[in-house]
Amino acid sequence: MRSPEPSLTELYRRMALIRRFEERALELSRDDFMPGSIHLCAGQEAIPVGVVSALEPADRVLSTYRGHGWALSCGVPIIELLGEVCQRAGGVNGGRNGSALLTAPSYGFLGENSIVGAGVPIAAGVALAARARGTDGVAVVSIGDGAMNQGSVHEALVFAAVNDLPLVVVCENNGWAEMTPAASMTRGDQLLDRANGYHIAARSADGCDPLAVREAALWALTEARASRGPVLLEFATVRLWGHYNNDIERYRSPDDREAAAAREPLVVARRRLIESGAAVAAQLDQIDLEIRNVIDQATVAVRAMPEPDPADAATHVTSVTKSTVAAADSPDRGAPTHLTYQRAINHALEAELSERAEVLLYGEDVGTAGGIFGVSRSLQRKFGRDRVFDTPITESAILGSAVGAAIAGMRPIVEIMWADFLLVALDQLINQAANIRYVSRSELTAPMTVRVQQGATPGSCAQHSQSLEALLAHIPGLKVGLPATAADAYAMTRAAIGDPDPCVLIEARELYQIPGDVYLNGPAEAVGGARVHRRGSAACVITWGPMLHRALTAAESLAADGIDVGVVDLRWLRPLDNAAIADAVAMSGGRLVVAHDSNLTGGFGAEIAAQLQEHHFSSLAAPVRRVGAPDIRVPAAPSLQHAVLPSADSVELACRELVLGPGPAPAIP
Ligand SMILES: Cc1ncc(C[n+]2csc(CCOP(=O)(O)OP(=O)(O)O)c2C)c(N)n1
Repeated sequence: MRSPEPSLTELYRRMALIRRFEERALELSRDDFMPGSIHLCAGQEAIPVGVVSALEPADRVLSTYRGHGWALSCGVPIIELLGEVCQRAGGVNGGRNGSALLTAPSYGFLGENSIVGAGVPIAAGVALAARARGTDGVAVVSIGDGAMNQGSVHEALVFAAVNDLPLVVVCENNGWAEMTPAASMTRGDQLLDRANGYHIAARSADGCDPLAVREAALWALTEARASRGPVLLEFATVRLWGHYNNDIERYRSPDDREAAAAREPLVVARRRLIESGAAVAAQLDQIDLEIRNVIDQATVAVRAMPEPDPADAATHVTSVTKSTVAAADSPDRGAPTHLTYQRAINHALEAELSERAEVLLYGEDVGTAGGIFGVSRSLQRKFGRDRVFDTPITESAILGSAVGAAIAGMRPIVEIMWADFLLVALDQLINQAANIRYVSRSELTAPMTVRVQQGATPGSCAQHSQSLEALLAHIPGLKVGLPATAADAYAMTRAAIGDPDPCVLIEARELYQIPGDVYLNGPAEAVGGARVHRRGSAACVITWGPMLHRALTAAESLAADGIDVGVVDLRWLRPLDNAAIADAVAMSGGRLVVAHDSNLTGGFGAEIAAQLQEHHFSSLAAPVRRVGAPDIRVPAAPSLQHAVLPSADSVELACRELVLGPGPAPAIP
C-alpha cells in the first residue's frame, strides 16, 4: 500500500481517479443501471488518498458507507469495484453488497459499514488481533462527524484506550450529518476536544490537502504502532454533492455549496501544482484524460456484466458442519468427572485456551474476578492478562471487538453478563457478526463465541430475567445453543469455540451449581445436534434450556401413572436438528408438546410447532401443544414468579391433555 513520499502530482492523480469514479457512479445511478442509493465522497478524496499513502502492508482499513475512495485507495480493481457498486455478478462481492457494505479483505480493505459508527468497535477488535498476533499492524477506521455522537464510537474509544490498542480513528468532518448541519448537533465545534476525555492523542488537519492528511496519518500511525494508541484524527473536509445520489439538498444553502466548491481538493491541488511550477495545466489535463479512459473502459466492462445468479443468494450463510453429539455418547469418552455446570464451562474454557493460541477470553469482570458467577475463575492467572481480561462496561465494544478480532484471525470468547444486556448492543451481533460471512462470500468469517446467561431466579428483576433465545435464533448467520446439563455445558462450549461461525451460548443461571457427569476426554463435538433424554410412545416433549429438567420431572410423574412420555433436548436452536424432531414425531405417534421458559408469543416453540405442522402434518395425531410463559413481564418476588413461569406441572398437564384429552379447565401455569 504505502508508496515512498508520493508527489502532489501523484496524489492528484489518485484523487482524480476517485472523483471520476464517483461521477460515473452517479451517472449510472441516474440512468437506472444501478439500483438503490449510493453515498459518494466527492470533495473528501484527499482523506483516503493521504491516509492510505501512509499505511504499511500489515495495516487494515475500515470505512463508512461513503467508502469508494477508501476502496480505490487500497487498490481494489476499478472494474470489480464499479461492478459491485452496480450490484453485478462480477462485482468484488458478487453484487451482495452494492455500494454501501462492500468489502475486499485481500486488499487490506475490511469493508464499509452502513450502521453509523459501528466500524469503530470492529476496528478496535482488528487492532486487538494485530497486537495479539504480533503483526505490527494498525487498524484504521473512518467515520463521519455525525458518527462522533454515536454510543458505539464512545464505547470503542474507551475500550481501545484502556487497552492501548493500535487504532487510528479518522473523522471525516464534512460539516453534515445526512441533512443536518453537524454544528447543530454538537455543543462546541471542536470534535477533537473529545480526545481529552479519553486521554488519547489527537490531531486535526486540512482534509482537503492530501499532503497534510498524509503527514497527520504518518504521525498517528507511528503513535499507534508504538502502543500509544488509539489516536483520533479530525480532517475538515467538504461534501460537494448531496448525502446520497438522489439528494436534491433542499436543506442546504447555495453559500454552503459554493464554500465547499472553493475548498475542494482537486481544484486546490491543481492550482497549487500549477502555481508552484510542479506541473503545467496540460500535464494535469493529460492525467484527467487517462483517468477518464480508464473509467470509460471499466464502465463498458461493467455494463457487460450479468446480473448475479439467483442460485447464489442462499450460499455462504454459515459454514456447513456435520452435527454430532459425540462426547457423552462415544465409546471413547473415558471415565466421567463429576462437575457442576459452571465448573464444566470453566474446564471447557481452560481446555480451549490451552489448545488454541488464538483464543481470547474477555468481558466485564471476567479476568481478575473470574466472572460474577465464577465461570472464568482462575483462568487469568493461568493464561495471563493478554488472553483473559476485564473490559469496561461497553457491550457494543465487547461484541464489536470480538467481530473485529475474529475476522482478523483470533477466536474471541466474550461474556455478556446477562442476556438482557445483549439488547444494548445487538447491532454488533445481528448487523455485523451474522453478516460477515454472507457479505464477503466466506472471505471473512467471525469465529467468535458469545457466552450469556439468562432466566428468572428468585428476586431477579424484569431486566435480569428474560429468556431471549427466540430473538437470536431468528437471525440467519448466528448459531444458538442452550446447554441444559453439565456434560452439554462442557461439550457445547468447546463445540462453539471450535466452530467457524459466531455462536451464542445461552447458559442457565439456575443450573450453574447443578452437578453432573462430564466427559472431559471424549471426542470433540461439532455444533448442532439434539439429545434424546428419554424415549416414550404416549407423547414427546421437545424442549431446551432449564425446562429440560421440568420436562423430565413431568415425564417421571406421568410414568408413575403409566403414561410413557419421551423428552428431547434440542440443545441448539440454530442449527436445528430436524432428524431429532422427526424422531420425536415417530416415537410419540405424533403427540407433541413443545416446552420452554420464554414467552409463548413469538417464542421458538411457535417455530417448532409451525415446522411440525409443515413437515409432519400427516403424522400428527393431535395439534401440537405449547408450554411457555404467558405474555407477562417477569416479576421479582418468588410467589409472583411462580405465578408466571411454566413449571413441571404445566408440562405434565399439557401431556396429560394430549394423551387423555382435556380434563377440567386447567389452571394458568
Ligand atoms: C445507526 C444508524 N443511525 C442512522 C443511520 C442513518 N444515517 C445514514 S448516514 C447518516 C449520517 C451520518 O453522518 P456522518 O457521520 O457525519 O457521515 P457522512 O454521511 O457525513 O459521511 C445517518 C444518520 C444509520 N445508517 N445508522
